[in-house]
Amino acid sequence: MYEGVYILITFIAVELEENIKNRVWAYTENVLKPCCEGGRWVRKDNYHITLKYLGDTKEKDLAAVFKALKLVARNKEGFVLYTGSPGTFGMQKGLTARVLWLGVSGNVEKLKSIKDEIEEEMAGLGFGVDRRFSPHITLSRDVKFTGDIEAVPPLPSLGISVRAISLMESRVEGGKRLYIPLAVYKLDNSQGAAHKQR
Ligand code: 3AM
Repeated sequence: MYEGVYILITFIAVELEENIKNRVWAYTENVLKPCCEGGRWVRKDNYHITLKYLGDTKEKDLAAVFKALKLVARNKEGFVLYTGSPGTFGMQKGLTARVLWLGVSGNVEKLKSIKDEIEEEMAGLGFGVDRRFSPHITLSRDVKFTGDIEAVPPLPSLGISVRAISLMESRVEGGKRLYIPLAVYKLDNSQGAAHKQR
């Protein structure tokens, strides 16, 4: 809080169903972790697919973000993605990676077109534009590999039913990173939103 303005850290994401989180977590624990040392492993509850990071968001601007997301979700159909293979960002000498993630396949074009619409809407609200998009589920950060990460067996492909987009708040509470849905917009051709205000 400064100058009477309340600021939240927010991002827009596809939330994952509990059963997908459980399967990904089991794969991470049983297959990936044994090939790694260290790493800041994402808690199961925090698994998601980021569409757009907004960062600092003034509370007074939330209404406009809600309205824009409602517009993006309107007249859209749900679709299916699949979990893919693990991959990395920021790999150094094949030993450490800034991010270890699980890729997604399936109707990625549909996801990309929703992301593009979100970029347009958010640019109109003054947020920075980032067209790069490599959809993934982050599993760990700053992780060191003790085995060949590219040789690990893949997770059997799981269907991810994309039925909504969510505005998430990122905050730390009691030393724990929490991702909290502030509003969820269904891709169901209806105008309705399951709106969870803070
Ligand atoms: O889905 P992932 O984990 O890749 O990396 C952060 C996470 O994405 C990303 O926003 C998501 C929720 O925290 N993120 C955090 N800070 C960021 C920044 N400054 C960022 N993305 C872009 N710029």
